[in-house]
Parts: sequence; C-alpha cells; structure tokens
Amino acid sequence: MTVAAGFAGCGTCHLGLYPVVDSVDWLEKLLPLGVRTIQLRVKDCSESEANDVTRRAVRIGRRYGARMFINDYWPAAVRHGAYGVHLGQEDLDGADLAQIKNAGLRLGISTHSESEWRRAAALQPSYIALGTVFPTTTKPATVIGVEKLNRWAKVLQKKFPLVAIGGIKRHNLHQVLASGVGSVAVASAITGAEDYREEAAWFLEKLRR
Ligand code: 3NM
Repeated sequence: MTVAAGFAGCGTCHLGLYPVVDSVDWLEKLLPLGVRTIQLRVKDCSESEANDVTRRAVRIGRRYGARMFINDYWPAAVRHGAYGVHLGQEDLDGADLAQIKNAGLRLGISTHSESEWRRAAALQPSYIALGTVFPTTTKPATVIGVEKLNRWAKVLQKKFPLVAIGGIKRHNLHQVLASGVGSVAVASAITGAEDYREEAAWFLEKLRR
C-alpha cells in the first residue's frame, strides 16, 4: 500500500479543550460533560492491558463522537480503530508511522523545541502539541514559556492544528489563548480539581468558539 503524504486531518484547527487522562474511568466521567477531544495516557502497561484499555476507550469515544487519542500504544490503537494516536518524541522513533497513517488514524506529536517541531512538521501530523508551557509536576519536561509558544504558534498555525500543553490552569489560560492555539491540553487542572465537573465546564466555556 502506498503511504499518503500526510496523516488524516481532524476536520478543524480548533480541537478545543483536550483533557489528558490516565484511566478509562476518567473518559467515562469527562465525555458526558461535552469534552470532544481527549487522550488516554496510560503508562507502563502490559501489552494485554494496553489492548484492553484501548478497546474500551475506542468504544467510549465512538459513543460520544469524540476524538479519542491513544498515547503511545499505537499497535492497540490501530487494531481497535482509534480516532488517533499521540506520540511523544521518545515514542516517535519506535513507532511504525506508515502503519498508523495507512490505517487512517490521526497522529499528534509532542514537541518542546524548534528542532522537535520542525522534525514533527516534516511528518505532516494531524496536530502538533507545544509544551511544556508552564512548570508542571505531571510530567518532567522542558518549560518553554509563553514567549516561545507565541513565536512558534505564529509559524505553525497556518499549517497545523496546535495544542498547548503543560501547567495550564484557570489563572494562566488567557496567556495561552492569546497565542492563537486552537486547543489546550490539561491533566491536573481537571483531574486534580476539587470539582472536576465545574472545572471542565469552565474550560469548555472558555474554549468554545
Ligand atoms: N506532556 P498538566 S506536559 C502529558 O510537554 C504531558 O509534552 C507534556 O499535565 C509535554 O496539565 C504534560 O497537569 C503534562 O500540567 C500535562
């Protein structure tokens, strides 16, 4: 089979609120609230666990018509026909990108520097994630700050949907939105909130267009 030029698109540059969660439970909690882009990011699973959670995630995603991205476990995502796969830099080398592309899955890639997003852009992914915007304890990663986010978003936003990630909370969201990115990925802001429903509703409202 020939490999198409780029990965399948998401149909919009505005992916909106994009929670990154570590369990199927969280998918079940957030999708009924109106979240339409979401990522299941489970770590250190056996192959059969990854297969099981991916199968369940894909089923839930379809039920809500959501863009369900599976982090890292791309063979399971391909097997179960996920909406998309999200890969970090460290996962990119080991993944069979042609297989993901030919199966029609979208691909999102995390980037933390100009050389990383240039490499990602050359692969023509479905979106590019830029981070870590602010310090976060959820994942050790380089903090880029809003100045770089603004600069990089200007270069990339005509070509790719962009997702800002890392340390994004209520109090700094306006700085991120000013960069023009169409999507904001959050983990702890929602999963660590006292009231996740209220928090998700607040972010959904701010990211509505
Ligand atoms: N990836 P929080 S930062 C999963 O920069 C992830 O690539 C990042 O969590 C990157 O919203 C991050 O709690 C954690 O800061 C985001």
